[in-house]
Amino acid sequence: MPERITVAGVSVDTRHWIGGRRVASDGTFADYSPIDGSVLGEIARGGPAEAEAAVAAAREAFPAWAATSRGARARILHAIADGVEKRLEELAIVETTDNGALLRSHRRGVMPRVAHNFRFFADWLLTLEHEDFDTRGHTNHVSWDPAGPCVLITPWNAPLMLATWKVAPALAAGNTVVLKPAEWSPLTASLLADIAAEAGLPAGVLNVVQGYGSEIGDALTSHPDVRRVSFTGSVPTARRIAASAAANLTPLSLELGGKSPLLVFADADLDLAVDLAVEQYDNAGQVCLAGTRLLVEEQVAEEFTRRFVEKATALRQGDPRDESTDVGPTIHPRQLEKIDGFVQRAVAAGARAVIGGHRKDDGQYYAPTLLTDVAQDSEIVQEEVFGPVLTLQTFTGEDEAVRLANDTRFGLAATVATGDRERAERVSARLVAGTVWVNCFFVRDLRAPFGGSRQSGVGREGGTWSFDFYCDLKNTVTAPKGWNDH
Ligand code: TXE
Repeated sequence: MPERITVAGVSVDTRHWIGGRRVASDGTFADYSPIDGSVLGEIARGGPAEAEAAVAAAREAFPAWAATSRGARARILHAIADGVEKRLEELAIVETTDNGALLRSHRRGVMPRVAHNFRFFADWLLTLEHEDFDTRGHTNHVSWDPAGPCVLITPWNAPLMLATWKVAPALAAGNTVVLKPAEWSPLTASLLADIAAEAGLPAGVLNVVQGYGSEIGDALTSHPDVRRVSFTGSVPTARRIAASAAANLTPLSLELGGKSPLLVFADADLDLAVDLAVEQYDNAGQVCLAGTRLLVEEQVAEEFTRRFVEKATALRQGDPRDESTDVGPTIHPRQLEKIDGFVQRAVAAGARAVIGGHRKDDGQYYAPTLLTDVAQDSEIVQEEVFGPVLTLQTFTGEDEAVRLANDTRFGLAATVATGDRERAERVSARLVAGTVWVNCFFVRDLRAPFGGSRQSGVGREGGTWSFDFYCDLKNTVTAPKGWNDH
């Protein structure tokens, strides 16, 4: 297998990165571009042996990295951020070629955020306080000890953003890492390994293994030397990972799917509400947070739908490298099949496609779709589609809105559009969701907790919550007596 491939003019190593060395595997898997279905290259296909080697490298590197001063760790994380900024354009084009999300978003939003992930956790590390307090003359000293090797498993919809959202706090806290990116978008993780090495991150502190989750996953998540497993992806895979990590009771952080509601009250600024709704087609709807269930108050439903259709049908769908494109392709033919399956079953069950409801003529493109006449207990309302497919239901009054909004097994996010502040407060308080946005969407601050309730996840990431997860908190209680010098 070729050790390097050139993707959109950028040279990318196709091998694993273990213990500061590039390592090949006997087998490979093909990596495709969702833009035109072309093969980008053959990537190393890791299994249990590579998992073992990567965890061993992480275990070996751990004591020295954990003992590295916070200042030195923070400096290296900032140097990684510098490297990301220096190669921003390359990362953006490689990511777009590999996962099909919009180049303009990668350039202007996602990759700057990747750099920010490192800077944010580097700075936060320096403010983490070791707490001391007194109990009847005894000193309690609370410290944040790094946990050890961490396994981080990430999905394809925002590959480098979601990976670094875990890698940065794990490294900042003094842990070592084995990162396993999704097999549908393996490339930017490989570039990250190069950037981290150039930034001076010691060998073995960050390891990247490639391959199918079904082949390499279990050996990573059930490994007795692994102290944390953090996963973003689907609920069925999360169940498998939880069962596997249970062998050693390894603590888990799980960020899973959603079926988030977008509630539009009759008193809302309707143009704003329509903008928020149309935004849900971003990344062809392959966003865990997407507010895919539009719940619109009865008396404005018709007008809302009219304005929505006008805006949504003006979206430009096409090549994600084109700056004027609004909606790109779906990630993979299998995902396209899955999306279409959901829609066709919904239509067969009586749903009406107000717009879309079909694939585009060529490629992996699915037309932005809005379905009405859907039952609350139907598959299309209850299950995550992960494509550009929204449903619209109407409600009358707050109670019904909240009942519908909360009536799924998920609880990742919710958006409320209303012109009434008191209503916003009342409704937000009653919604089951890790994040509620009022008259806005996708505004994120790394200081805030992020995660899902119910089957949308376990635990929270962001700010202090990330450090809580990646550290073993220890309390050392010291008595005032018993000293030789007394
Ligand atoms: O995800 P998986 P898939 C949802 C979305 C989508 C569906 C399927 O609904 O349609 O999941 O996507 C690794 N042990 N989301 O199948 O399987 C895998 O290699 C260890 C929501 O691609 O969850 C990849 O790195 N790891 C979501 C990662 O898990 C395993 C983002 C995610 O893949 C493994 C993605 C195993 N046994 C999909 N099996 C979100 N929350 O944003 C697989 N993996």
